[in-house]
Amino acid sequence: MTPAFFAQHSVADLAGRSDYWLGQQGRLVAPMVLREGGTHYEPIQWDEAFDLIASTLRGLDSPDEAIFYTSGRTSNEAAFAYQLMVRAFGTNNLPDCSNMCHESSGEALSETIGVGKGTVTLTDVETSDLIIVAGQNPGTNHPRMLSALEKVKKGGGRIIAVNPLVEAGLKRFKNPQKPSGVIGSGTDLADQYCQIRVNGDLAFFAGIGKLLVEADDSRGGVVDHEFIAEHTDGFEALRGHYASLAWADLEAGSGLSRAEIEQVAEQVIAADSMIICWAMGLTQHKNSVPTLREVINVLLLTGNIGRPGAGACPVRGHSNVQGDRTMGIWERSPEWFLQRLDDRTGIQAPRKHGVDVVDAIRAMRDGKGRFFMGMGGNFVRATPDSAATEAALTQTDLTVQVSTKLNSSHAITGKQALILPTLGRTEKDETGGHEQFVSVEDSMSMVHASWGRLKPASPHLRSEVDIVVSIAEHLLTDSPVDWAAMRADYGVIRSHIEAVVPGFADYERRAQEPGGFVLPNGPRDSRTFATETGRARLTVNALSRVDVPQGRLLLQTMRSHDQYNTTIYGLDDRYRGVHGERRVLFINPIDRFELGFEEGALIDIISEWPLPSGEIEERRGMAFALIDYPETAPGCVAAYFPEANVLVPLDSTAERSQTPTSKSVVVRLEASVHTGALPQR
Ligand SMILES: Nc1nc2c(c(=O)[nH]1)N[C@H]1C(S)=C(S)[C@@H](COP(=O)(O)OP(=O)(O)OC[C@H]3O[C@@H](n4cnc5c(=O)[nH]c(N)nc54)[C@H](O)[C@@H]3O)O[C@H]1N2
Ligand SMILES: Nc1nc2c(c(=O)[nH]1)N[C@H]1C(S)=C(S)[C@@H](COP(=O)(O)OP(=O)(O)OC[C@H]3O[C@@H](n4cnc5c(=O)[nH]c(N)nc54)[C@H](O)[C@@H]3O)O[C@H]1N2
Ligand SMILES: [Mo]
Repeated sequence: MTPAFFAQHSVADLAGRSDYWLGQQGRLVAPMVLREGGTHYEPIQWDEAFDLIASTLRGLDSPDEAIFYTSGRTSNEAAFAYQLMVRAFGTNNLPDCSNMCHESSGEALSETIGVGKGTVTLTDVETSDLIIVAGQNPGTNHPRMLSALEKVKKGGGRIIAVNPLVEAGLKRFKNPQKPSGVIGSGTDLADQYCQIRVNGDLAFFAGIGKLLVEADDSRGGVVDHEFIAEHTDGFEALRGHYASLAWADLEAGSGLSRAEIEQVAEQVIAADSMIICWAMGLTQHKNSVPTLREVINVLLLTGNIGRPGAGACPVRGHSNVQGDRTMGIWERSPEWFLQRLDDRTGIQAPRKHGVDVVDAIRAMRDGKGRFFMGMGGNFVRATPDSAATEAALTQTDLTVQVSTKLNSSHAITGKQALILPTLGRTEKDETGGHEQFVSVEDSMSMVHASWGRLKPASPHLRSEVDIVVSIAEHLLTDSPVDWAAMRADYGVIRSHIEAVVPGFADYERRAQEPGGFVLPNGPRDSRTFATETGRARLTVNALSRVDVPQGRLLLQTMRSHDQYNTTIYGLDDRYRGVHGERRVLFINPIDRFELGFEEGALIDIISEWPLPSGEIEERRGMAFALIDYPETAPGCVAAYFPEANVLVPLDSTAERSQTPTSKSVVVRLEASVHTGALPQR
């Protein structure tokens, strides 16, 4: 995408294009600037771009007026350098895609077991006796996990799926190594498929916990009392809570029958080891944190933490989203991290918490966030309440996007905007005049080196580390940090990481070993729990669920097969049988019939959000085609992310984690008022 492309297409033109179109225009190769009042991006020299960033940041009334977002592809090295630069500048405003993704998991896990990550290895998954896959669509989003699940089946293990949609990838499975493809008429992957109501998981897992405790009382041998006594607290309170739960509420809450939940509980009791895997179907609800605490209750009651084949497995998205958090990309990094950072680097990191994604949008909306930088990602499309977010971003003085490809976040800009093109992970990185590697951490806490092999798309591209260090050099003129040394040798950054973050001893060497190394994990390695009480915590979680008034439906937003988040590769969703179209609403024919719509009808989706005043605030998603989909639970409809993001209210977030509730939005349907061509987004 040469400057000629930008001369041809005005920013207004780009803003009218779909992300599908934008993403197909090729790789970004030159830094570009949109000047105040300008209509087109123009070329800019790298140094001039860094000067513009530095002068804008210096002109702010406070460093807290700047927002530094990160997506999850940024390497450990770039992430560490980035948060160091941001904190040396003077703010903790480091929102990231985790805020919209696994923040609820981190929150619930930290509180209950003292570490915000999963507790299993790949071997654990492959050798487990029972795997519960809840709120996750691995066939599309984690295809490599299917091979692990197949091993479970071959080894005589069982799989239970918990999902309001019957997903083909969990139902029928064929080995992806075979030419016939992953999904076909192969064997059923899931031994039991619980078609739960959207947002029904809190009631579901509470029901299982209740049954486990009752079975233990009547026949014994179900609850791991030795583990409970030695490693946990809260058992008696939990037992009392379970006794108070009524089956009518558990059934209504989960949308499942008592018999179905009993069947699951029997499998849990019969299993020698159990892993619970989950993804966005569990994390993006108002009650996600209590739901995940209930998941942990079920694991703890049965002693399924810290032994082979057992544990908690939040399945992550972006290749380094977990590593970025380990590196301090967090608006609420703990005191010990900040203190070690100060000690090592000589900076004085601010202690006031920064803004997460939702608060960043609020800050920009209210004129308190005047600078936005995106280290990768597509902030304007990935976030909720698209109209509000767009309006917020356009109020800023400067937006900066570090990217490989064009997306909407380059078209919806502040008064001025910069595009800084960067190397992709697969490209050879010769920053500092020699080949360098970076490293990443996966969902199983494995850290390994990553060498780019391909020739870069352009010789003018800079690595993310180089970009961050250059901004620091232009901005922080009397900094105690030797930024240039970090650019010359990423090993210098790794030595800082080794000094600040536990578990990285001998980082330089171990990262380059085949397969890398695994970070320590108290619950997994030694059943140690760094919680408030030094024990794993069984928690009492009051039942709650989203109220869906008469005639309304509960909408979840999800991924199709041909997309990676906001990057749309194609318009098909093969396992769900949708072709050439994304503006669709999956609806159970029973609901469609009751609401009086024809199959295929063009409808508007209106989300209804009750304000504190009692008034209902409405958001309208225009022109979606109804698709009959008996595989979705009655009352529960589904549309694609990001097209449906206009419907998610900014203030509708999870308790404690403030994750947007992208999986439960109350909506009603109306015949579409839209005429003419379908909207681009
Ligand atoms: N090809 C591809 N791979 C990806 C991505 C991609 O976009 N494309 N994105 C990556 C990222 S960042 C992430 S976080 C992961 C996301 O991976 P997933 O979490 O699998 O992604 P979603 O499509 O959001 O699917 C959520 C699943 O949860 C179910 N669900 C919805 N609501 C509920 C509920 O209330 N309860 C239960 N039990 N289930 C529910 C949906 O029916 C769906 O099957 O994938 C990663 N991998
Ligand atoms: N309604 C709804 N909203 C959601 C979700 C949902 O399920 N429903 N899911 C949420 C989740 S789980 C997530 S993780 C977020 C995702 O939020 P983001 O991470 O912000 O979005 P992505 O679409 O993954 O970002 C893709 C962009 O990253 C850039 N990019 C790709 N590779 C690189 C690289 O190597 N370096 C750099 N610098 N840039 C690169 C490209 O320009 C590409 O366009 O969205 C969230 N939003
Ligand atoms: Mo994600």
